[in-house]
Amino acid sequence: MSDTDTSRFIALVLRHKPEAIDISLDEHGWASVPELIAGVSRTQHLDMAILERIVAEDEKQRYAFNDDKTLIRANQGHSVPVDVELAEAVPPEILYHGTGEKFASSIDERGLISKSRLYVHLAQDVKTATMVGRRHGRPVVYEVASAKMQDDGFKFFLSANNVWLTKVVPREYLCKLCVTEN
Ligand code: HQG
Repeated sequence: MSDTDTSRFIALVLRHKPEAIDISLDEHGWASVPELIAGVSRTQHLDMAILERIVAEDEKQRYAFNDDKTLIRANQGHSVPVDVELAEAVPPEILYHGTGEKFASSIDERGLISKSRLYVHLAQDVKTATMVGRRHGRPVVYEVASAKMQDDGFKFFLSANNVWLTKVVPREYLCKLCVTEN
């Protein structure tokens, strides 16, 4: 099993399904490191050195340890209702949301909703949003009038790994971009 496979499983546990390995998260999303290692080790090889490598080398910096590395959590992306103490922040003028073409008509009608996750995820640039969208098939990217939204009272949060999050994006703040695939 590669680090990537193990990391995907850890993301599943820490964001969506801690019960998959019979552990629980506290109200701030923290899991016990020894419990996580023991639980994951039932099905794949994991020790502290591998976990430290996964956390340090993750390309999206998905995970964080506490100071003494006894606890670990995902920085964002949860569906389980935890409060990861997100920092409220002033967004740039425009943020971007990448999605699959198959969702576009529903989004055009209803705006962006968080579905199973706690927040709608927004990116700072079109390239990142396009990569996120590609996970769902042919990508479509929307511009989000984030500064205008904030002026109108919507809150924005920046996760520890620099993902912008907000609860919903009503359709009047969205503008669909044309994405050229090469
Ligand atoms: C879509 C990955 C129909 C939404 C990424 C998205 C991200 C609607 C899908 C993070 C809709 C939910 C999150 C509406 C939204 N009607 N579809 N009204 N509103 N949708 O996976 O943003 O690699 O829960 O556009 O990089 O794709 O896991 O959200 O396509 O940051 O760390 O419903 O996950 O990070 O899909 O991805 P998701 P997402 P990781």
